[in-house]
Amino acid sequence: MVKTYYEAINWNSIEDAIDKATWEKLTEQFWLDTRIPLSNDLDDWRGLSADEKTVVNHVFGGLTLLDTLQSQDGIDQLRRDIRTPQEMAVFNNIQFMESVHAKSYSSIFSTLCSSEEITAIFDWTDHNEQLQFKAEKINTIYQTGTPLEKKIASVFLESFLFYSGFYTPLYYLGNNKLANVAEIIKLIIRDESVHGTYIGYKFQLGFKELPEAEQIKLKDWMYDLLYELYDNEERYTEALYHTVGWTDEVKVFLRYNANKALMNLGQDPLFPDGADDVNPIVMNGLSTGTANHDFFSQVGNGYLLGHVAAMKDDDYNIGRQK
Ligand code: MN3
Ligand code: MN3
Repeated sequence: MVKTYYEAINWNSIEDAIDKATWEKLTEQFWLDTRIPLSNDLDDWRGLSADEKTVVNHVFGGLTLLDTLQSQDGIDQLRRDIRTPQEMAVFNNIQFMESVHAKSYSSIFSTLCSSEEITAIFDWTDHNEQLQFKAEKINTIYQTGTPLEKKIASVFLESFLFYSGFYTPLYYLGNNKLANVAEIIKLIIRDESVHGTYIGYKFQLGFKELPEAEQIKLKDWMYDLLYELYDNEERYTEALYHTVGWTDEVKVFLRYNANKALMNLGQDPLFPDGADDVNPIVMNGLSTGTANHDFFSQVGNGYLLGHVAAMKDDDYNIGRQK
């Protein structure tokens, strides 16, 4: 039946408790890049070799591209297929945080790199074959796919494609380097993990409603897409990491996270690689979550939301003519 009225969102009438729980989780873990003392990593940065710096720069250029895609097209597309009004509110939060993620890498660049270096990073990102392939592939599904196909593409991006890049800051964190840069990445990973779980859950609701023949067809499509993306990701990994010799261990990490993406979608894992196969130093950085941030010592190993103070009348006078 077509509705003849415009419906106000009622948070006291919740159709799906997961919407409310996700909203609460995401708003609790709100953060901004500007509150992380990135310049404390400058000494570590100066100690890296030229090849290592190039890896870091390219990794973050690639991650910027993926978060740009999510903030500009991904969430905008997913929002068109919502099942509940609260789901729209959750996606509004996710979309804003994707913009925070994309901006964070620029904060890292402006701390560590010269403006010429930053220009070169973005130039590399805009022309790297494997990066452009995955952005194009995912965005085409966003623009032309079915609601369920869009969710698959999004979960593959959130839970799998980011990890060829996330490997680098987690590796340095485990070696006591670039701790503040890694803190930003861990905050992003914490968000992505909720996004991937939530969108995967919404996928599963729709998938269960399909007739069995349609489910089989969509499953084939999903695994074909994953193979294609994995193949591209292997080449991207080789190109990124061959100078520092990490290619093989990054590929293990890729397969581990591809399985996690499939799990978020309620599917069976594809690869034999498990948590025990991943470099334990990287695994450790992934699993510890973020520690509480100590703003006074500025050691930057965690993040704490600022304390809330009641507003005073005077607060409204800022910038106002008296
Ligand atoms: Mn993101
Ligand atoms: Mn996300």
